[in-house]
Amino acid sequence: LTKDRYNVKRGEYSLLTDGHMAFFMNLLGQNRVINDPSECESYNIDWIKNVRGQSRCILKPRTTEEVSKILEFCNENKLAVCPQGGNTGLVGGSVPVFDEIVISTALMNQIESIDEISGVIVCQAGCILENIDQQIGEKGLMVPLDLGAKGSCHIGGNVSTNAGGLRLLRYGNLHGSVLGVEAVKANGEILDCLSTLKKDNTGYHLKHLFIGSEGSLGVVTKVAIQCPTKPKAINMAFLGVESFDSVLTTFRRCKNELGEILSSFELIDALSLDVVTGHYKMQSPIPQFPFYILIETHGSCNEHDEEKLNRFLESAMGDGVVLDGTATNQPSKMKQLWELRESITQGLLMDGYVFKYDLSIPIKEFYAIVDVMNEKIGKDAVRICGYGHIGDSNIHLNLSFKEYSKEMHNKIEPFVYEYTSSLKGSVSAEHGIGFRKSKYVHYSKSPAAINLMQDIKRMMDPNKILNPYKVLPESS
Ligand code: FAD
Ligand code: 2HG
Ligand code: ZN
Repeated sequence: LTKDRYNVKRGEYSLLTDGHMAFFMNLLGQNRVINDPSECESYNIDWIKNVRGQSRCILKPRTTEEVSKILEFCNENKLAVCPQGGNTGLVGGSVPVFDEIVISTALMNQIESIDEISGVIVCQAGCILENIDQQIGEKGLMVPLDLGAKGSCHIGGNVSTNAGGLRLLRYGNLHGSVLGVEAVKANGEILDCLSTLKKDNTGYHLKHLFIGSEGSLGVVTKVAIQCPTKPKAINMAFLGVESFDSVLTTFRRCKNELGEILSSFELIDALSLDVVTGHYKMQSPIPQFPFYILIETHGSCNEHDEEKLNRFLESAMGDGVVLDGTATNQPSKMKQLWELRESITQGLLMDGYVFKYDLSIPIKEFYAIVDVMNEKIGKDAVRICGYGHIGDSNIHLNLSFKEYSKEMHNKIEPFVYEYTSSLKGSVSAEHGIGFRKSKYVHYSKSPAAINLMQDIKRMMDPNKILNPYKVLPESS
């Protein structure tokens, strides 16, 4: 499926032999080397079931030293590898394309230290995001990122994709909050850049090479993250508005009036909400509108925050920008509001086949792409919808169809990327490039930038064993 649809050829890597398997069994023991075809299955298919590999070897190291020995051996024997965290990636980067060996971080799940004063934590790459948040929550801290996949994604995967998520507008991206990274290079060398310092300008900031490079430059084994204090007060509002212009007006006013307490500002269009009210029969707290906005505040004094939010709602509803809305700080109600937003991705899969685009587009033109695609594709689609992180100018354009068709694929791509590029947007805002988008990097990066990326790749992974066929276009 993968090969045919994407037209790629296997690289000149070695084929796995009994001798190779014996080495891995000897290193990790039988339980941590999976080669039974049915057990390998879930490691070969991505979350949206869009791409499928054929690996017959899944390795589960527990320590950095084991990762180092695996990579040294694979590099010497020219065996290609695919690092895998929680396998929730949406661009086909986390599963093999052919028979690459999967290096899963599932057993590298220890939090090594929590500094309650500085808020800095150090943990292994395979810690599940939600587990970290729960454990540090007991000490009054929170992880600075949150996403719908939190129950499965690993922090190493988050760092490797530079995941954005639901509160980036408040807590910034991982290039800011990751203080240090430990990674293993393709040749097995361990690179200790695991600083826990906020300030450290000694030489080049090598950690950034691993943040967002999707396993193409090394395997991230540990991370140090600056974690903020858990908010004492959380409030949410769910609003309905008539037009995208009203969404923008509301955003601007929200920033002005809520100021430092605003922690999330998310857009859901009518057909996106319909995914969860339709497929999952979830209840919307307000009647139907063309656009919905989900607002969250994080602060330290509930009286203050509630008053601010109510004042903002009164004025926005008073002059008709917001047509209806509800506000709450009850944990169960807030959970329901987040579920409406976070379940859209999963619910969309029930439509059939979904073409997904994760675009950064200048905020004024943010939503026009949905109208443009409606005009171009129209009735052939089950649904064309847009939702996402308005606060970061990041729209998730999704087009669902009863089934995959090559003809439709060609009608949508590269058009979507050309359109995004013409607006100086990014063809990958937060999900990464992975396998599905490597041909399209040039729509957002210059030839000189791509050449330099390829030089860095050649230098760090001369045998191209790390996550081949992904992230960068084939170099000439
Ligand atoms: P994987 O999917 O396993 O891997 C992702 C990539 O990183 C692959 O290329 C893999 O090879 C590489 N990789 C993984 N671990 C390592 C490692 N230790 N060292 C080197 N390379 C590694 N993303 C967002 O940015 N924002 C969102 O709001 C968001 N919401 C989501 C909601 C849902 C329901 C789902 C299914 C996905 C969502 N995603 C979102 C996408 C995805 O969850 C993120 O990209 C996440 O960071 C991937 O983490 P993972 O552990 O699952 O990584
Ligand atoms: C989100 O914000 C994720 O919910 C997934 O990034 C987006 O499914 C998508 O297109
Ligand atoms: Zn997102």
